[in-house]
Amino acid sequence: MIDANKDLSTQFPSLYNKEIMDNFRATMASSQELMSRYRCAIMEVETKFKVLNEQFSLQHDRNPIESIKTRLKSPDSILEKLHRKNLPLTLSSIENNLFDIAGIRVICSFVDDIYMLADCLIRQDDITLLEEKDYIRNPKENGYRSLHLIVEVPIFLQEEKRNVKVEVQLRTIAMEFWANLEHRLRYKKDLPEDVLIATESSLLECAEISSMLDKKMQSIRNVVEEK
Ligand code: 0O2
Repeated sequence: MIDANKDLSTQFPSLYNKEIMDNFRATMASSQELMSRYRCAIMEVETKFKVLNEQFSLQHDRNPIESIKTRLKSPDSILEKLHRKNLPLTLSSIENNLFDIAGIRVICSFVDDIYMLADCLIRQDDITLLEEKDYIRNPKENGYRSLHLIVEVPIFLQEEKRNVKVEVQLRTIAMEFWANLEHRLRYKKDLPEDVLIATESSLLECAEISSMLDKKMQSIRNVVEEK
């Protein structure tokens, strides 16, 4: 992950070969069609979640989705990832190797809704599940929790149909709150070592607390819904 506020050349000095950078910029300039396909795929998947939310709210009188965020990976972030994974800096390399150019994040109130929505999405016959990482049942060492899916969705263009990969992240409000703070703190590189260690340990503790909160809220909802 890169710090969007800092120049790439200072973050990755080894990357800063003018010719490589110029070539990559030219590559990205010619990537409009590819990026447009990713934008269309985001729209398709976002609509699918909105439809599920709408149907669920009609049937159960509540919305499983609190909010949806979408993003297209930035050229700098694409360059950083290709470089980190030692991959060629070309359009076909982006298309074949990076599965998170199109990203959609679905934020729910309850953990059960995450699995229900993921299941509903995966069962749709135009969706192919390529990868699933369950960081809720198996949190990362730092406490990060979310359900990640890589799916392929068809987009229908004037003359052709293209299958496009989209990364879907599903998490609760509490997981989102935690991840946003952790993400910000990660870039506080100027913190002294002891403060950094203490902060990481506090964050891990917060992750446990927020997981307990999620479990408690889920059990309250279960009781309320049984009545
Ligand atoms: P951005 O800006 O969100 O796109 P990678 O690290 O990408 O090579 P992989 O297997 O693709 O490896 O990553 P993974 O584990 O599926 O997670 C990718 C994304 O999940 C990250 O995207 C973050 O959005 C989120 N994520 C994963 N781990 C953490 C974490 O410890 N803290 C926080 N706050 N977010 C995390 P990018 O590409 O890093 O950034």
